[in-house]
Amino acid sequence: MSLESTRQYPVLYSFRRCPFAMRARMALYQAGVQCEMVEVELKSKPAAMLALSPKGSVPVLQLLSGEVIDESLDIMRWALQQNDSAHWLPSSWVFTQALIDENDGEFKLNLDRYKYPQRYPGGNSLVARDKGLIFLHQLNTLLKGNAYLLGQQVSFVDIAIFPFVRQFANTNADWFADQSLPSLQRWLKTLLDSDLFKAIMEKNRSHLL
Ligand SMILES: N[C@@H](CCC(=O)N[C@@H](CS)C(=O)NCC(=O)O)C(=O)O
Repeated sequence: MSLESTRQYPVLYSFRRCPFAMRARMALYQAGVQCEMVEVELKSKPAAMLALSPKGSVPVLQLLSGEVIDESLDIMRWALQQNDSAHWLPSSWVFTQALIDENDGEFKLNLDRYKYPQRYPGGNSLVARDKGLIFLHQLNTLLKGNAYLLGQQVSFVDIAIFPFVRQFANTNADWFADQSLPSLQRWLKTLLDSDLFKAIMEKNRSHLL
């Protein structure tokens, strides 16, 4: 009998500290989708993962049907289609998608240039930080008087964006703490302190739940 046919759960190829993988794990965990976890070393990706998804990025989810989902937002959407008891899926995607596009596009580009200046010779890490800060101020404005980005309830957009804001904040925690971003800082702390985030960041998990 092949290994495939003995599988009990979908397989999630993940990297603990990857923000894309974090958002996927959070949605899967929230939806109560049990997964077998494979922690990937980005410098030496498993052949089994590359066979499923040759583009070589994590997360990759292989369902029991054999179907492969290899984009983090698609994994989130699939998970919440199984169970969205906390109503994370938005009633309209327009605003959520626009904010995520800005996060995954311009903000992520600036985050990488700020966090990994050695990868961008000739780039200016502090210019990138200040460009990223513009997005953080936008988020801070949205969060004024709101616990979360769409109102008082956590939703898809918070979870999709939060791991990237976390990385940006951690790049220089003292600098981040000194910024006038009180609503964003409170939002970040709430999500960092959540049981959900703690659960998906536990080390050496063989299964997600
Ligand atoms: N668009 C992809 C991006 C995923 C991504 O870039 N993941 C990074 C890790 S954080 C990766 O696997 N990079 C490939 C590498 O470093 O070799 C998604 O949303 O799933």
